[in-house]
Amino acid sequence: MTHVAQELASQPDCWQVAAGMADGLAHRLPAAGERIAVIGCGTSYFMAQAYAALREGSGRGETDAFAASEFPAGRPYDRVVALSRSGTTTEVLELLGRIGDTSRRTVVIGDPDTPMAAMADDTIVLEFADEKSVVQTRFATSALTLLRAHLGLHTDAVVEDAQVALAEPLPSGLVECSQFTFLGQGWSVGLAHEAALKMREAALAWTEAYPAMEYRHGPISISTRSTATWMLGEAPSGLMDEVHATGARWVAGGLDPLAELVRVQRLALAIANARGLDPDRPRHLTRSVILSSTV
Ligand code: F1P
Repeated sequence: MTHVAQELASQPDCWQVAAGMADGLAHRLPAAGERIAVIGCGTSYFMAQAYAALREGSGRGETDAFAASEFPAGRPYDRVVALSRSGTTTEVLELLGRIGDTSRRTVVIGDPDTPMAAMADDTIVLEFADEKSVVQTRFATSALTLLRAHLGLHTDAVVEDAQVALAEPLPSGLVECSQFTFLGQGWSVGLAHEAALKMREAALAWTEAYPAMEYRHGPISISTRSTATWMLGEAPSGLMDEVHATGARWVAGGLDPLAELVRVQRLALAIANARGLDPDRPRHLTRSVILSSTV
């Protein structure tokens, strides 16, 4: 069994641990009313997007999400929350350095012995969710679960959905599809981007991701008999019929969107397997992007 297969299967247990930590860590997490930015790179950036939509949507305060490299210089925030499994990603480290003490800096990391821990006002280490894999699964979803639980938006039903996502067979015919479009709404837009990234990283699949209502504005032109469109969360009215009319497969996200992401992670491994790829050795990727020159 590959590392990534083992790690993705441990997500229900990890989510339970992460959710159980939320109350005890509340003093290190953003208070209601704070104006915050959440930053990261790759998978961590997409988790930042999901958390930002959840937090602002729950009325806890203005919450922006940025790829660390695109943070708007000089914009004042009460707090900047950085998500990074490795704690070594260059763009995140540089940004935290630039921010200095102009904003409170909170980091959620997987490894305590990393430079990021020393740069933060508040450090949260999810060591139990750290991974051997290059391709992230459980660290990212556990970090999001912790943040979601802190907002009061995590329930046991999410963990049960993840167990279903691991146990049920994948929809037939998906492995053979030539292209995959992932759609989300609100917080699941970030998850749709992560689903697409996972399929690219682990399976070299042609994937795209959009807010669901954007799908009609161009992306639908790609859909045809050999493609699939996968909705994470509830679908906008009429969209399923429009996808069916193109001949493409429609995958309805009946589970909690985070558990739907687990189904996509499984699909990525199934496609990697079918294509003879090793998801523990993804092409051109490293566990952390550490740049020798400044960005
Ligand atoms: C972020 C990240 C991963 C990606 C790749 C390089 O790392 O971009 O999402 O899969 O392997 O690193 P981190 O900052 O969360 O450690």
